[in-house]
Parts: sequence; structure tokens; C-alpha cells
Amino acid sequence: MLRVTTAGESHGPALIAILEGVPAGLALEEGDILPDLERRQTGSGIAKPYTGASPRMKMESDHARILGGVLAGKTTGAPIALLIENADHAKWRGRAVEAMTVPRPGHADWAAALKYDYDDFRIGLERASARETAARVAACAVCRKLLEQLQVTVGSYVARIGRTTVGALEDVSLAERLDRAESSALRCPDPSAEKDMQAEIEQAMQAGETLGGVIELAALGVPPGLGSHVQWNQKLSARLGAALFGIQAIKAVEIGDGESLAALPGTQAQDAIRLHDERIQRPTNHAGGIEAGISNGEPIRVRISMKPIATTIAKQPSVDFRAAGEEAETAYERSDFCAVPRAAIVGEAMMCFVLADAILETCGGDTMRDLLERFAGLRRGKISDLHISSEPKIFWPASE
Ligand code: EPS
Repeated sequence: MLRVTTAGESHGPALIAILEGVPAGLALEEGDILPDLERRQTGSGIAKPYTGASPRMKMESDHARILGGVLAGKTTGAPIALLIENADHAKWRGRAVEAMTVPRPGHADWAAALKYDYDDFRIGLERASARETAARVAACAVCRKLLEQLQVTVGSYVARIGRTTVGALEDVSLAERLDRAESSALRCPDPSAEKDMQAEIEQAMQAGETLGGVIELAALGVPPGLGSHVQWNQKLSARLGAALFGIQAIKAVEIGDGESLAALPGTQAQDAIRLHDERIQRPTNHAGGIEAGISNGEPIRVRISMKPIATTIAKQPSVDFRAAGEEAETAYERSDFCAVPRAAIVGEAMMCFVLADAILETCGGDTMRDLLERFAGLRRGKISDLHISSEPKIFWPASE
């Protein structure tokens, strides 16, 4: 239902996003997009508190201009076109840029050059760079605005950076963790772990290293019935997985308790189905709000793991492709030391996109008015909402 396409290079004039499929009648202004762009830019990386963000973040102040699809402050149903200028571009315009001849292990450099026959590794870098995520975050802020009208909220927190993980958070509700992340430079809901994370980032920066980590994403207020079990690519879990694996440097996606469920006996890995005041209740949420690829009305919980950024000040073994080629060490390119807190916002953006898409698929609607009416019907969960028959039936009549 929804499609988002981005274009533009990391150091080119601008990034562009086109979002198609948004119903008409959603109130939208540039100020609605700005908060997510600002959240994605957290920290300058060069001053305390260290967040590990690239110094580039100090140079850019991302702002998306709406160039199409919105008239008189409301979406029209036409594609929404957004443009974010790259402030850094001024330094690159008209300048001969030194050839990049040594590919960085783990970056797009080598694979992209081989695939597209590039004659300079910088060509792959320009599009593979996570700078592109600014455009995605802008487009998906529109999806967030749509979800807000339906009382669906999406948030995130950082659960791990390098070796440091958050402490036990069982007593802190999911909503409270998401709330705490908003006032933490590293989006960490545990102040003591945050201090250790900052120390670890500082050490990594001094050592010319980079750090990865783990992000928890959550959506609250999601109705049951999004996605479908009937086809592999309609499963909400599959759609979230594909969208989240589309974020630069994401190496694992887990739904609910994810990998840890593999070690449990079957009876302990499920969420009991209970009845309370004629409503179905689930006392636990190991499934992360998705059963058989369909949302079940519980909060959607997804964990994503990000590898450390491939660009390190510390040198890495590679090959110099000049002339006949010889083994060489990588040269430093400006980059983030740790992009985990910033990637959390990109994760939220992709989650907003997938949920808005699944809602539009289930509810349809050319206009927000249609959507709001139909969406109200999704909030079911009472015993009387289902009509289960107790009569036996012949599913497959014997052939005559
Ligand atoms: C990135 C390298 C750095 C990051 C960039 C992602 O850019 P530059 O090479 O210009 O310093 O700052 O991220 C952004 C610019 C951004 O807006 O997120 C990379 O190689 O992926």
C-alpha cells in the first residue's frame, strides 16, 4: 500500500524521498517531520557527552522541505516528495576528490565496485552511506503522523553498546523505558549503564575503534489483525524483518524474546491465553505482539543488532587497487564511532512504515476519514467478538 523511495548521495546536493500511498486529508507540515530528523542527529560526537556520532552531525541541521503531495496543510493522496539539503555538499562542489583505492572491510566499497564496475571505491560509499537514512526518517515521520491519529505510538531504547548492556528492567514498564530514552543522550533507560556506555565509547574513540550494539523497538496501541499467516511475505514479522534488515549495518532482527526462546521448553515459551471481564488477556508477551505473522493486540517488540561501523581510525588489512595491487592498510574516512543511538530512530522509522502499511492494507481508505472509521473496527478482543461453532464439520468432502 505504501512505498518509500529515496535518492541522493551522502555528499551530493541533497537527499530526496518519495512516499506514495498516504490517504488524503492527513494534516501535515514540515514541523511534523523535524522532531524525528533532530532525534536522528543526536550528539556531535566531538564533545561530551560522547554519543559516538560523526562530527558531520555538527555540520548538518537536517530539515525536510515538502515539495509535493500536500496542499493547504493536508495530504492530497498524491505522492509526497521531500528534500533535505546536504550542508556538507558546499565543501565537495567543484573540488577534485582524491581517488579511494583501498576498500574498507565490511563496507560497500569492494562489493559495490565489483558489481557495478566502479573505477573508484568512493562511488559505492556515496550511496551506501547511512546518510541516506535521513531521507527515510523524513518520509517515515509522515507514517508516524498517520499512526498518531490512530493512537499507535512507536519508540525505542538502546539495550547494549559494545560490551555494556542495560541492567534488569523487568520492573520498568515498556512505556517508561521508551520515555526514559527520550531524555538520555544514548537513548539508554538505565542511567548507570549509560555512564558505562559513554566510558566505553570514549575508550573506543581513543583507540580509533567503533562500536555496535542492540536496540529495542516497540509499538504500543497496535490493534490485532495486522499482517497475515496465509502467505510468507504477508507476515508482519517478515515485513518488519525485511524493513529492519534494510538499515545499514543491521545484522540481526529478533521478534519478542527472539533467540532466547530457542532454549526454552515449549510450555514456557508461549503466552497463556486468559479471560478477564470477558476480554482475552495475555499475561506475558514473549511473542512480541505477533503470533503466526499477525499482530495479536499486545505491544510489538523487536530487537535489532548493529555491527560496529566499518570505518575505523585504527587501520585494517585490505588491498590497494592502484596499478597491480598490493596488500595495504585502510585509510581513515570521517564517520561515526558508534551510530547505535541514531540507528534507533531509523529503526523506529521503518517500524512506523511497516505498521502504517499493514493498517492501510487491512483498512484501506482513500481518505483519513475512511481510515479512521474502519480502524475503529479493528480494536477487538472480547470473547463475543468471535463466533466459534461447536458443531463438527466436514472440511474435505470424500470424493464421490
Ligand atoms: C557515514 C559516514 C559519515 C556519517 C554518515 C554515515 O558521513 P561523512 O562521511 O560525511 O562524515 O556522518 O552519516 C550521516 C552523514 C548522517 O546524516 O547520518 C557512512 O559512511 O555510513
